[in-house]
Amino acid sequence: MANEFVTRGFVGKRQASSATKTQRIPPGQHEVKDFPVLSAGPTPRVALDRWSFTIEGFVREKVSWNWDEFLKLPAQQFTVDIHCVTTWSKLDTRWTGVSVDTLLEHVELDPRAAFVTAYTFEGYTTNMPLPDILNGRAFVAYEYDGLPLAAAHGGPVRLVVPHLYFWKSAKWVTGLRLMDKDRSGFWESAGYNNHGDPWKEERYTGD
Ligand SMILES: Nc1nc2c(c(=O)[nH]1)N[C@H]1C(S)=C(S)[C@@H](COP(=O)(O)O)O[C@H]1N2
Ligand SMILES: [Mo]
Repeated sequence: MANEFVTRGFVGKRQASSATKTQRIPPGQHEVKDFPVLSAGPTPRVALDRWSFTIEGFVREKVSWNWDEFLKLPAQQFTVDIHCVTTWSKLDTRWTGVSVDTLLEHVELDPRAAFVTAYTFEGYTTNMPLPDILNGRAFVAYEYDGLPLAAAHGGPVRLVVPHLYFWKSAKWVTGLRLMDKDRSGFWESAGYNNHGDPWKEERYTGD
């Protein structure tokens, strides 16, 4: 049973109730009401009977879940603000999914694990320091606004890392690779900032 889960981390450093909407829009961003689709390639068709999600790399033993197993993991509802580097922000997006913390309970991390690459069905990758996806700061979502996540938005399953620009939220994600060294993903190799904190406007390399 999914329980409501809204943390301060997901709405910024202020109390959600006292923060005005403007205060929740990072510098250089504007609010949109629609939900734009941005993909580097065509939307892949992901067959659920062949789908799996894996945690591998710097872990003692890797772990994989098939679709049925993944749905049995403890899920939560998340209400978060998202910020795309192309300058749109969308407030209070509602998702259901499994926190990365819950997923990582199933592996023993190698003490050298310090970075992660999220990889996907069709080949897109994105990299982050491990702490950026811990402590309730990232989740793997399969529902948006109470409905199965649309394929264009990454369905069946996408990563959501709301406190970083939305290119870090890998659509069609099929696994996390733990690494001892950082390794640039798709956009990070193409001039986007390696970290991507919207509050610091870490948009491009050198920001
Ligand atoms: N697999 C995959 N994930 C991806 C992308 C992509 O091209 N492929 N684009 C990224 C970018 S740049 C953005 S802004 C968001 C867009 O997500 P949306 O289409 O749901 O708005 O997905 C991110 N995740
Ligand atoms: Mo983007």
